[in-house]
Amino acid sequence: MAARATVDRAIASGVPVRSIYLDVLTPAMHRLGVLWEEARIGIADEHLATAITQGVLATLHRRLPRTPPATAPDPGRVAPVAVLGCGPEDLHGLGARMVGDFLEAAGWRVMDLGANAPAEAFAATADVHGAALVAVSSSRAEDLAGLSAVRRAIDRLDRPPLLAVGGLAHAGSPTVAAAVGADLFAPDPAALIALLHPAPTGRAAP
Ligand code: B12
Repeated sequence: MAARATVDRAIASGVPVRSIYLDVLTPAMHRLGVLWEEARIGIADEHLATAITQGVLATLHRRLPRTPPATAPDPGRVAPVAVLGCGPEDLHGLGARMVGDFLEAAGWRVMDLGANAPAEAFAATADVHGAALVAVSSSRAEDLAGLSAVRRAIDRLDRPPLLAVGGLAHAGSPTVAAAVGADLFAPDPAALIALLHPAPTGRAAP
């Protein structure tokens, strides 16, 4: 695949893998949305570009640097579990998938519910797997309504996990996150990892 070969060349020339996620793939998809909105590309192009990006991510995630490094494992440490996905009615799954890749690289075990996940599915999966974190991606303003439902659903658990939110619908602002009672808001996956595992004093206990 040409896109994968281009990414391979970029990495070989020293571009950090996280930069491919945050500075190449994400803005490329955002740009695609503008082109679609302006009717300069069609829905077929949008689908094709999404599939190509998914194909690139299929191998790229393995190349994200692991923290802590594989050479210094933490003996006996059980990986904390994160449940993530898009809320009800939201079909835009790429952002959540990128968040999942960063969480995995940071040592989390990730249960990705994908797109259009019911609020109760976040809670049920968190309950079964003893999740420490539920992360929800929202792309459109109307998708934000589902966040309160997720908050209520996980609050009914004996040990409610942290709720992290993000995605285009937040427009970079923590306002909605605060209004729905989310514990964490971050504009991108790297910022979320920095909140969960502040450097340099070590990893926060999830
Ligand atoms: C591809 C795409 C689709 C695909 C999605 C396929 C798929 N499998 O994902 C399809 C064709 C299904 C689709 C459908 C629609 N789409 Co659409 N879509 C897009 C597009 C072009 C790219 C989305 C994407 O993958 N972005 C790349 C990801 C990586 O970026 P991201 O989601 O922002 O995620 C990053 C950060 O936000 C953050 N993040 C994301 N989630 C989370 C979560 C947490 C916890 C954290 C910490 C961080 C975080 O980290 C990510 C990595 O940096 C966007 C344009 C855009 N600006 O994004 C429009 C866009 C989102 N769609 C739009 C629209 C209007 C629609 C439709 C209504 C079109 C229609 N008339 O049918 C439907 C709605 C379907 C639905 N019910 O959800 C509008 C939304 C406008 C709005 N504000 O409401 C956009 C913005 C296009 C536009 N410019 O108008 N779409």
